[in-house]
Amino acid sequence: MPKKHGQERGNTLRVYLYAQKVWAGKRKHPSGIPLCPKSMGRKEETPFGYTFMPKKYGQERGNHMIIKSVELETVCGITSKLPENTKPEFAFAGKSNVGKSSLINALMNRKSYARISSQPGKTQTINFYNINDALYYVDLPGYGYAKVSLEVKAKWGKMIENYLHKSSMLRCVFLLIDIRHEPSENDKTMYDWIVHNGYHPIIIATKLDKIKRSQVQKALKVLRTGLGIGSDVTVIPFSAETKQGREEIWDLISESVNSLDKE
Ligand SMILES: Nc1nc2c(ncn2[C@@H]2O[C@H](COP(=O)(O)OP(=O)(O)OP(=O)(O)O)[C@@H](O)[C@H]2O)c(=O)[nH]1
Ligand SMILES: [Mg+2]
Repeated sequence: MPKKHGQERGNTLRVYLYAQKVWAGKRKHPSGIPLCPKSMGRKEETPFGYTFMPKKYGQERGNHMIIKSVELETVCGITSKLPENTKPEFAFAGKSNVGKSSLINALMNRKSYARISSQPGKTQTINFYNINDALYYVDLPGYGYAKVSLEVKAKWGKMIENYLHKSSMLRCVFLLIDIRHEPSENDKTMYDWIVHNGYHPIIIATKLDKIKRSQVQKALKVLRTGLGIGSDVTVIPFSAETKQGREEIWDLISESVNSLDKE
């Protein structure tokens, strides 16, 4: 029979897809666990929507947060009233230029929704990002920026202190420290402040891509010693360039939101 060009193509494609499906369903690892085709995984519902779990058998790869919506919902200046949110909040603190906004962008799967700057002191307000209508990321103003007057610094300090003290929905504070530098006096004060307000800060060692792999352990030790923290405090190395560490942070946020749901 004369073959029509388009028809043959269609059939071929259908047969090919069918074969793929059968093959994918039948493929098995010697352990007996079925293999999944590349785009498939175990689907689990999390506060962030559906999440595809490990792609490789037996290997826990952590969550991939599905970001369905992102909205800069509230911006608070020095004199603004803090919002009375009803969803859990996750705050990001750290000195100017340490990478707070970059981390928030990475956690939102956005390139530059939160403002990033090469000039320190860019984020001068408390910014509340509504994520999936399920939680908030809170970008705090950076401290320690030399070009800001003492008066302004004191006001920002008060603003951050007020937020840490008053927010009833704040679940966790991430304190960002540049992995290349020993923590400053300001970092230590911030750490103590967070603890004083009843939180267990999670330390994010930022700009991981800027040091050699061989230097990471040493840098983390300097960071721990500098802050005076023990092994009970979680430190996550992170890079906004490579996104290394992002899944660990998502996991912590996810666990925290889940535990809140169960309360
Ligand atoms: N190589 C590298 N650069 C980074 C990383 N994170 C942030 N940066 C850069 O560091 C600079 C400051 O980053 P921001 O995210 O704006 O820092 P911030 O803490 O929000 O700063 P303020 O808003 O001033 O408090 C920018 O030029 C970023 O591109 C990282 O992980 N790796
Ligand atoms: Mg910023």
